[in-house]
Amino acid sequence: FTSGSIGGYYDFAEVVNVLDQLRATYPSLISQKVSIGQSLEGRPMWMVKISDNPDVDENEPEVRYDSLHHAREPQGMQTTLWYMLWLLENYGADPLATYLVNERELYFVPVVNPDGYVYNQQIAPGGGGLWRKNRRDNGDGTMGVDLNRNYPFKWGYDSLGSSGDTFDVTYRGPSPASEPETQNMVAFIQSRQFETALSTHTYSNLWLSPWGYDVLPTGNDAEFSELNELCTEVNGYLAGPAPLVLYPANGVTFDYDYSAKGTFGWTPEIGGQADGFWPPASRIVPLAEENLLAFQRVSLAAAAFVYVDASSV
Ligand code: 0X9
Ligand code: CA
Ligand code: CA
Ligand code: ZN
Repeated sequence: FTSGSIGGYYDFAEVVNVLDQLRATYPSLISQKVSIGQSLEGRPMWMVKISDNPDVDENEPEVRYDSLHHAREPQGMQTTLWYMLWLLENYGADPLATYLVNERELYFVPVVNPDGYVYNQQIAPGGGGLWRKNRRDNGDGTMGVDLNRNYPFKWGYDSLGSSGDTFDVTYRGPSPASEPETQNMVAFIQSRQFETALSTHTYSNLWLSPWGYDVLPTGNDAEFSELNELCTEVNGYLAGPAPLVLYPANGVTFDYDYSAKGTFGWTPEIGGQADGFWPPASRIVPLAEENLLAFQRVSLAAAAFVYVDASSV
């Protein structure tokens, strides 16, 4: 599992190969990979579904896991793949794995920003590339839009939580969902009903909940707070609303999830200061392991909560 060729991490082609291998090994538990659309440079954004009868749309609570919105955060992708592997390898042996595969439809998009990730492979073939955004040519000598500032809900709400300057790492893009990667995620979110979702990032040992754009109540603060506690029981990450625990950010994934579909979404920021964006290969599995319980509980919670519109309370 730790044999990826980019500093121990899987490069983009290797991730695709892992998805194909998992399907070949567990054809009754995981779907073929399906592209939810192409990136700006034309790469597929691959999605797989883990469930019993994976090729049938059954009436089971749906959950989404995505990673690599930010190209320099490969541990998020490795952790997501680790959870997939745990589900598949333990099916039929571990009661929780069996239950989650049987009673949920778990959707995975491990590489949301393939162009940025491949760019990091090119500039730093041994790992360590620090490109974050996608590879949009902004037309002024700068490159890239921050895909986690480009979602259409509260896009550009203020300049604290995103930037209008093309050269900034938090550049929000010229308009809401201007980027194909964001458009594909928005269409995917619209096409399904995810009850819960994890959009995994790195790093800072944090567990972030909505709203992200400002310190304002959701209609479900009690539910978010309950899961914040449950999901950090093993790793001890600091958990809470993102603007309190980290900083405000607008146009982010979990705000879009919650506003558009009532999806309960979170963002783990995996790893600590010493880990950084490219932890040594020896840290890949321990960091994945310390997040396994959180990933499991997000799957479990998909049958637990009812959305409440904040304006009604
Ligand atoms: O800034 C981000 O997009 C995320 N942090 S990262 O270091 N991975 O770039 C955090 C987004 C979470 N949401 C808010 N902070 N509102
Ligand atoms: Ca099923
Ligand atoms: Ca379904
Ligand atoms: Zn990130």
